[in-house]
Parts: sequence; C-alpha cells; structure tokens
Amino acid sequence: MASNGSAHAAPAGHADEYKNHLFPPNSASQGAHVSSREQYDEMYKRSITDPDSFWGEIAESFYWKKRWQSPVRRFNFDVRKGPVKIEWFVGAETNLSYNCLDRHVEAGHGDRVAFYWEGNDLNEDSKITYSQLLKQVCQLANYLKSIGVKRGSDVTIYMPMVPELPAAMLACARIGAVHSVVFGGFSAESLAGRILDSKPSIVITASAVKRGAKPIDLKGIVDTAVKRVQAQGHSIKTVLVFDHVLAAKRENVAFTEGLDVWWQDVVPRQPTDCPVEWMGAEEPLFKLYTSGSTGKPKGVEHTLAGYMIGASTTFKYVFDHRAEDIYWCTADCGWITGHSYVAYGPMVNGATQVLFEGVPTYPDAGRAWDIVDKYKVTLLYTAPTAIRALQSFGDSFVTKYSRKSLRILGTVGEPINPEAWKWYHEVVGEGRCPIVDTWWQTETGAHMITPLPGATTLKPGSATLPFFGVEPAVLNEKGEEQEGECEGYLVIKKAWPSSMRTLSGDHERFETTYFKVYPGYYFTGDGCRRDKDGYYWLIGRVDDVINVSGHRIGTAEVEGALTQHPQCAEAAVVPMEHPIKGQGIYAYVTLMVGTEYPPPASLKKELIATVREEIGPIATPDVIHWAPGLPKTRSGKIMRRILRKIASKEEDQLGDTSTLADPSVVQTLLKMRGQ
Ligand code: 6R9
Repeated sequence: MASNGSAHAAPAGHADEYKNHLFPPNSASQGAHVSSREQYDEMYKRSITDPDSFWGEIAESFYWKKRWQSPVRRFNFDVRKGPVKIEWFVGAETNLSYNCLDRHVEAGHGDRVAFYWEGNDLNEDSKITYSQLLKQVCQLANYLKSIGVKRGSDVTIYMPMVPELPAAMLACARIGAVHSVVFGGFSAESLAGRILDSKPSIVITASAVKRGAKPIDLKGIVDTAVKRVQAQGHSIKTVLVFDHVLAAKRENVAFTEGLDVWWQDVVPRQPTDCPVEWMGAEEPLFKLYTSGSTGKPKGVEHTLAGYMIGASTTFKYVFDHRAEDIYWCTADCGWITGHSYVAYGPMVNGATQVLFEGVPTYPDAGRAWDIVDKYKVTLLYTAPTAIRALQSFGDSFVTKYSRKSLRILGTVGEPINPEAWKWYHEVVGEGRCPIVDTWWQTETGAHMITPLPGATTLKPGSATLPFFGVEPAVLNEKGEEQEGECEGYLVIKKAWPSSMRTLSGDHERFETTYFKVYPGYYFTGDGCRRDKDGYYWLIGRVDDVINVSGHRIGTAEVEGALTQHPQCAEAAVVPMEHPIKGQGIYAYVTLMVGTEYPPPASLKKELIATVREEIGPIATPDVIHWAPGLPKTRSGKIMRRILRKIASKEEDQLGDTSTLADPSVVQTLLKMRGQ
C-alpha cells in the first residue's frame, strides 16, 4: 500500500476524503513487537495455517500446571454436523489469578504498581503493587472459601471502579468460582434478572459510589434486587459490602444482620496466602450478560485457557505493551472491555494501569488529560462516544495539558467517525500516536479486527485487518462468501482462542443466535465493508440492537420496559443518530385504548422513569413519539424500516407503504412528531 507521504498532516476538506488518507506506522512505533507489515503478514499466515505451533509457542510464556494435548484447537462451527463445540488447550491445567499475580511476584516484580487508583474527586488517589494485590486477592479468596464458595460456584459482583473490583474478579478466578460482574449503572431490576439467571449465594458490592457530582446508592440497589430475587424463590446468603468511605458514611448505609457483611470487617483478617485451584483449560471463568435482539440479556460464557491467551496476546500486540508503559483503559469492569483489558489482559502482562472511578468531564472536561499528565499515561484506550463528548467542549481543555507521555491511542465500542478520529489523532495525540481502532465483542472475548501500531497503515474509521488466528468473511444476503471489495454481513470462519463457548444455561439459544443464521459461520451481528486493500470498515449492527455510547441495548428490552407502564399498550423502538452517543433510542409509544393524543407532558417523564427503573439510565429513550397506530403489515409485523425513516426525518424516502394493513397510520405518525 502506498503512502501519500504526508503521514501526519490531515487533508483539508470533507470527512469522506479524510477516510482515504493513509497513516503508515511512524517512528513512535520503532522497536514494536510486530514492527512491519511483512512481519504481521507472516505471523498472520502462520496463525491460520499452523495454529498448533503458532498458539503453542505463544502459550509457552504462560504458567501451566499441566500442558495441553495436541491439537491446540478442536471445534465444530457447523450445526448441520452436530452441536457447536469449541475447545482450546484441552487437557491443560492453569490458573488465571496465578498468571496475573503470583508469576510476576515470583519473578521479582512484586513492587511494580498494578493500579494507580484515581478517585472520582480530585486529590483522592492511591496505588497498589502486584505483591500487595496478591495478598488482598488471597485474603478475599480465603473469605469466599470460608463461606462455602468453591470451584464452579457463581458469584455476582456489583461494584464501582475501585481496585477491589478487579481484586474480586481475581479472587474468584483463584478458587475457580465463576464471576458475573454487573455494571454499576444497571438498575435493581436488571441486577435481579442477572442474579436469578446465575443463582449465586453471594453478591459482592460497595456501600455507594460518586460518579461525577452524582452519588449512586449501590447498596440500596442491591437490597432491592436481593428482595426481588427472594420473592422469586432464590435466596442470597451473603452480601459482602466494601465500605467506600469516600462515597458514603457507614452509618447511613442500611445493614441487615445475618445477610450483610462489611468487607473491611472480614477480609483483612484472613491469611494472606491462598493456594490456587488448578483449573481445567475449558472450565468456566466468567459469565457476562449482554443484550441481544430478542428476549432477556444473554449470559455469555468464557472459559479459562483460550480466554487467557486471547486477552493477553491481543493486549501485548495491539497496545505494543512494554514493561515501562502506563496504561489507562477508561472502560468499567462491568463490560467486556473491563474484563479483557483491565482485569485480565494487562495483568497477565504485568502492566501498570490507571484505574479511574469517575467520569472524564468531572470536575471539568480537562480531567482525562489531567490524569494522563499526572500518571504519565503512555497507552490510552477509550470509546468514540467519550472522544466526541470531550471534543464538544473545545480544544482548550486538551491543549492546557502536556500529553507528551502518550504513545498509542485506542478506541472501541462502535465505529469511530472520521471527525472524531481526526480530533483524537491531531489534537489529543498531536499527530504522533497511532490509533488502534479495535473491533470485537463480548462474545469474541478479545480484539478481532485491529491495527498493530508498528505494522499497520491506518485509515481513519477502519478497524483495518484481522488479528492472528481470526478468519473473517463477508457474506451477502444469501449467505455466499464475497471476494475482494464488498459489503455485507461480517462472519468468522473458524474458532479463535477467546471465542465464547456457550450461553449460560442455553446452548440452544447460543447455536440459534450465532451459528444457525449462516450455517458453518459465527455470525457477528455486524455489517461491514471490505475495501480493495482488504481493510474492514464496520458499519454497525444489522440486528435489533442499538449501540448507545458503545453499549448494546436490545430494542426488545426497551420495548418490554416501556410496556411495564400501565398506560403503554405497545412500543416500538428504533435507533436514531446521536451526535455524542453515536446512536440514541427513539421510542414510538401507543397508549391504552381511549387515551387522547397528545397526553399530558408528564407521561413522557413517567415512561422514561420506567425504562430507567427496569434497565438503567443507559437505556433512557432520547425521544418518545406518540403513535396512535404503528405501521404494521397485514400479518401484524411492525415495519421498523418506516419507523427508522420517520425517526431520521427521511419521510420522503419511506418507500412502498402499500403493504401496510392501514397506510393512514403513517400520516398520523408524522402529525404526532414533536407532540
Ligand atoms: C468490545 C465491545 C460489540 C459491538 C459489535 C459492534 C460494536 C465494538 C467496534 C464496534 C465498530 C469498533 N463495536 N467495537 N463497531 N468498530 N471498533 O464493545 O463489546 O459491548 O459486546 O459490543 O460493538 O457493533 O458487535 P460489546
């Protein structure tokens, strides 16, 4: 691929032109782990043609109690040939907590900082080294064991971004318990649903947290969830509460004797060593719930060895990690990004990280850059929505800070628009830092399509090329593989180490959702374009999932939440464009028969409150559009295409509406806009 020579000067003009601008690796990436396109090509080829030796060699640098048998990978992706099954490193035994902690301490790196913790408020900070963290993890693991948590037990974690959160994950991994981390922004109802699905006997939480200026009563949310769960016949035996003194006073936190236990009262008393449980390669490591196009959230299950290799190998190569780096990922551990690129990938690599509890706009929009300077962050990983939000405050908040330490910038969660890419590259990174736009999913466990900073020429808005071992393909409507330049559905042809293995308790749904759509392939749910250079450009979801600020929200879930309101008869939810969030939630609501339109304005507020209660603030609808009738076919199917066009004010492009049972509903809907 030819470079146009001016690697760091952005062309003037339209964003579309910018997309075609090439950014070859520069001197900032000299000495990278993968330092040329040729080296990437060679390694990629070998990862595909000889996975045994490729992954076998990589695995040598991890600690194994027992080695794996050959072949390194066994899988069936083809439902027509039998059940879908994915296995890596069969026969091996290891422990992830050991690989994240003990190994580094034993190698003499115990004094290395694992986490610089930066609290929500300025001047609240602390640090914890690898050996200190190991002790804390052992103490918590011992406590968990003392209350009966063992290999295979489920544990739900609902915590703020304090070092005790990754510590809780590592403690579970140490004793072979399966954690399910629920993002602290989910409501009591969502938390209860996730608890009911995995049925833990313990929930680990914190008294409260402050996010920006807003206090969040985590313990109160857990109390409500525990009661709901109880009412459904499942009882929680212990709620372990980390006393977050900076966010709430202990005396103000409701406490139930016999159920609630203060972390600080029990954990520090435990012995500081705890032998690890040697786990089989394919034993479950964690469940993480994510939204799908239908029904309730799915519990994506990952197992030990393949996930460990996938998360840490991508971390090493994609961020070109070196021992002296200071890495900051802004994702919460409640999402897959926080699992793979806070808790596990970086820790297996012995990385020093910044863990930030707050939001990048508090107390002002310079906070992120203040943190970069304070800790001399070299690798920054964040989401396009955060980039756009910070961009909207103007450059002065950025340029006020030095940012000289930055070396590589990463992005994840949604397609990055060229304007945001340009700002991230030119203003934040001053043209010097490569941007790694990493495409992957909760289900994939680790980066799938991504540049490698020392090897890949970047194109703004493209996730570029597949990571080692990943074989993507693009299918047309009929499920035929497309060659060369094309556009269609993104699928993956063969198993990669960190593939999800099943959906919690529902292997059939796993097969239906991911392997029956196009038999023989893993279906990603994303649309993409492949250009003449073989670069992948992700377009967005092709199913009924809305990507709000990089978070997946199922339209069916929001519809289900809206209809919980007694006055809502029916709801239909579609994505809308949103300048900061990427996509927003546009909800059409039909009220109970006999209601006059438009109803009092307060009803919109009530409906929004219902969604926040049922799911959480991240699912807040941006627009509620009254719909005395919804456009349906004669068989009763809602024509979402029409609803999407009306939401994007493209009613001149409605297309054929003659198949509607009642074409007049469209005119009525248009009249209701803004009411
Ligand atoms: C890691 C994560 C997965 C969905 C995925 C896609 C979108 C993620 C992206 C991207 C374009 C990127 N997505 N990264 N789209 N470019 N670099 O976000 O996992 O929460 O499961 O979401 O996010 O649509 O299918 P998850």
